[in-house]
Amino acid sequence: MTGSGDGGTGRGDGGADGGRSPRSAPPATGATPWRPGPGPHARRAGGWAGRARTLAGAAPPGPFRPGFWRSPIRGPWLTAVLGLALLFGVTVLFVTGLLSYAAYNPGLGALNDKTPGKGLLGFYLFTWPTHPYWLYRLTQGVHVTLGVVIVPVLLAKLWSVVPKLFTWPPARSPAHALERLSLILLVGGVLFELATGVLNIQLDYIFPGSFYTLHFYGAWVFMAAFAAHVVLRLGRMWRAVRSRSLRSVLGTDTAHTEPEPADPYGLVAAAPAPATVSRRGALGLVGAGSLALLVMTAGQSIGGSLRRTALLAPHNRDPAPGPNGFQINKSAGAVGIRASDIGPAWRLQIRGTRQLSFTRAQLLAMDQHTAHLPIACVEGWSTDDQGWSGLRLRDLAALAGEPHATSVLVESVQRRGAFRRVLLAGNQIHDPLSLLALHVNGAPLSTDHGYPARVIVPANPGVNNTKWVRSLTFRT
Ligand SMILES: Nc1nc2c(c(=O)[nH]1)N[C@H]1C(S)=C(S)[C@@H](COP(=O)(O)O)O[C@H]1N2
Ligand SMILES: [Mo]
Repeated sequence: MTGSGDGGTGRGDGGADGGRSPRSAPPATGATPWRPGPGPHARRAGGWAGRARTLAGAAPPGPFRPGFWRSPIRGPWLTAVLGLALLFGVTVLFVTGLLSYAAYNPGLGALNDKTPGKGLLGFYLFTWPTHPYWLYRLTQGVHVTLGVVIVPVLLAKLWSVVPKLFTWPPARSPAHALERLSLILLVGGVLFELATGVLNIQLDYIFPGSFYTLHFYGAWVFMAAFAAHVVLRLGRMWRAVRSRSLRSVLGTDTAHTEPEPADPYGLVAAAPAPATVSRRGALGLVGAGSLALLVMTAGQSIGGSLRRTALLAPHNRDPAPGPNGFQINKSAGAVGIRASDIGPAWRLQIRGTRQLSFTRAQLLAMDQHTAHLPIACVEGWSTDDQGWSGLRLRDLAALAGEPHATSVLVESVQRRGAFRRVLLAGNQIHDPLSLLALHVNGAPLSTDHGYPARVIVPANPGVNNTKWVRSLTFRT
């Protein structure tokens, strides 16, 4: 409980704290302008230090004055604990996000390439597997749920360092200027990723097509700044986390909440006000916020009866009963499917070394296979396993004269919209659970679920399970 996060590093000597310790700082509303004593930077030779001193004297009023920020719980420990939580959370978000991009098989062709020009950033891409069949449901459920649940932690972390936003002078040295610039990328990047992610979930693909590009590039810019931040702060964070025991913090009420010792980083208030909340209370508030968000989102991915608690789920939490009673992303009406497109005149075209055309009745007369698979959307929601039945993609490939097909182009009767065509990979064609489904849960597909025929492939992102299929073109 004694050392500040800086204890024993040799950096925080008396000079660093000069004028910043609680006792020597003026009251926040003091009439005489507060001037910091000579800090370590002032001792450094060179014009920057001198200019910095002049600027410091001229700190504008308000948040730029050290006495402005008065919460006694702000300090290296709180910042570090929240930072540690973010370190884990952001890492998982990044990995699951990269997996989500790989799940589109963007390497297969320009049609799937949601971010043309990704260049080197696609270095890690691999063929997305079909096993386990719930893989995308898990990775994308985690990605979206965690992205929502992490928001209170992120806001608390930003709150804990907000005085640093108003550092005066704005830059003490070129290195300091560079560091602050990287913080703009860090904070801007994370807010950008959250904003684009949440808008995509809640507003139904608000940036059709370009969402992937924005979110993907944003992630790499953010992660570059994040990695730099971690490298620069890991040691400091670790020392601060260990500066007091979690158990003692959790055992301390508001009345006994004391500020941390003055720190050289400018997190601890120069003139702390009496505590109105303990650190325990603040962490509890953040935890409760995250828990509430967890309860309101996780059900959309976990399913079962938890679906009812998913108040933030954008897609029909409580769909109508019946075999077709599960989430619908885009209804037939929403994407302009005409009754004549999917009526008696509908034919399935199959192309390979042979060209074939089938009516729905002819397809139903062939051997039907069943697979129990979920729809798992990039938006994070997923259905429970549904019992699909229809024709195996690999049998259709053989019919087309391409028994060893390495890709299939799936085209919908849909005329416009981002998701009317997709390329699937060889492993997806040959998995015995990959179907062109005609029925679901024993009933013909409903119009909104893709009647007369739709693709359903294990572990495939929902968006690649094309509805209202018109043609399949197999290539080797
Ligand atoms: N032709 C076509 N197929 C489509 C879509 C679409 O807009 N058009 N939406 C996709 C998306 S984003 C998802 S998540 C799934 C949803 O399937 P469902 O509505 O049957 O649950 O269908 C996919 N198939
Ligand atoms: Mo989707």
